[in-house]
Amino acid sequence: MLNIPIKENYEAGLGAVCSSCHHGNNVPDITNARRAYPHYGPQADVISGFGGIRTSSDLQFYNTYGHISMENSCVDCHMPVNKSGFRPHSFTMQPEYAELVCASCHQDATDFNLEAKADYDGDGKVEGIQDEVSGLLDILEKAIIEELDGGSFEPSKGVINYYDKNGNPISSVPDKLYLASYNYLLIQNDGSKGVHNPLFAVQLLQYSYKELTGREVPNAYKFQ
Ligand code: HEC
Ligand code: HEC
Ligand code: HEC
Ligand SMILES: [Ca+2]
Ligand SMILES: [Ca+2]
Repeated sequence: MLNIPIKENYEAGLGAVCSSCHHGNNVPDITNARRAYPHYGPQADVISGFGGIRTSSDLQFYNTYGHISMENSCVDCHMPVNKSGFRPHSFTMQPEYAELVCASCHQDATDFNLEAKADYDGDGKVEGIQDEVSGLLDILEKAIIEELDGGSFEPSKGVINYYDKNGNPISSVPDKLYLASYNYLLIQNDGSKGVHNPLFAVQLLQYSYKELTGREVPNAYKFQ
């Protein structure tokens, strides 16, 4: 059952406090009549791997276990014990955390755009994970706009609004378009460009593209 990550189904240690605010509210059903959108801070949905609209609630994606199983989740990365021995209270990831946090597991990490395992966006290059995920976000956004025939979409007051190319509201959009735009906004609003849970972010975006267009992301690495 996919739902809000809560303490019964998601272990986050000290990060549970962060997750009580930083989650997407609820994963709506694909037929959601309001076309509800994922909250501005849906990080726990991504880290737990529970987030995202799917055509079937049985559909599961791989997770990057090393990231989703950290003892204090958010706090271990965003408030690492620094050289003076305390946890700083600025939550923003500072550049020096690459060495302080990432390098404790990934030797030689100097920034957050650590090399991905494969070419997930299909541009012929294996890039940093943040570049691969940004590439997939661009591909999915283009596909959504194409499906809207040159229109646009934008979240406002808890729902996703859709417009045609003349800027007139579209009152009803197909379910697959809702799925794709919700999942796009989930990974976009997450703000880590895939780092929180690389395998989940990549698969959710590739899956959303396929649901929308009927095709795989061209030339991209495909999970079995
Ligand atoms: C009471 C709710 C709440 C809790 C608890 C909370 N946050 Fe936030 N957080 C917010 C809101 C609201 C924002 C601002 C969002 C915005 O402006 O888009 C935010 C912003 C952020 C940002 C964005 C950068 C910034 O500083 O603006 C980071 C990173 C962050 N929080 C991490 C954390 C971490 C890590 C924890 C746990 C230690 C945490 N938050 C706990 C509500 C909360
Ligand atoms: C594996 C380490 C890691 C964990 C665990 C983690 N984060 Fe992050 N987070 C990052 C990185 C790296 C970024 C991207 C920072 C960058 O690109 O500058 C990020 C980005 C963010 C942002 C966007 C920051 C902004 O300025 O917009 C927020 C908000 C955030 N994380 C909150 C959380 C919350 C809440 C949790 C727990 C549910 C969490 N993070 C768990 C590493 C982590
Ligand atoms: C507690 C250990 C730990 C920490 C800290 C950690 N990681 Fe990881 N990370 C892992 C593990 C384990 C994997 C999975 C490795 C594998 O698949 O062989 C992984 C996988 C990855 C991948 C590969 C994604 C892919 O293509 O599958 C990237 C990129 C990554 N981490 C970036 C980061 C960044 C950036 C940070 C710091 C913000 C970070 N990690 C912090 C344990 C960690
Ligand atoms: Ca690539
Ligand atoms: Ca790319």
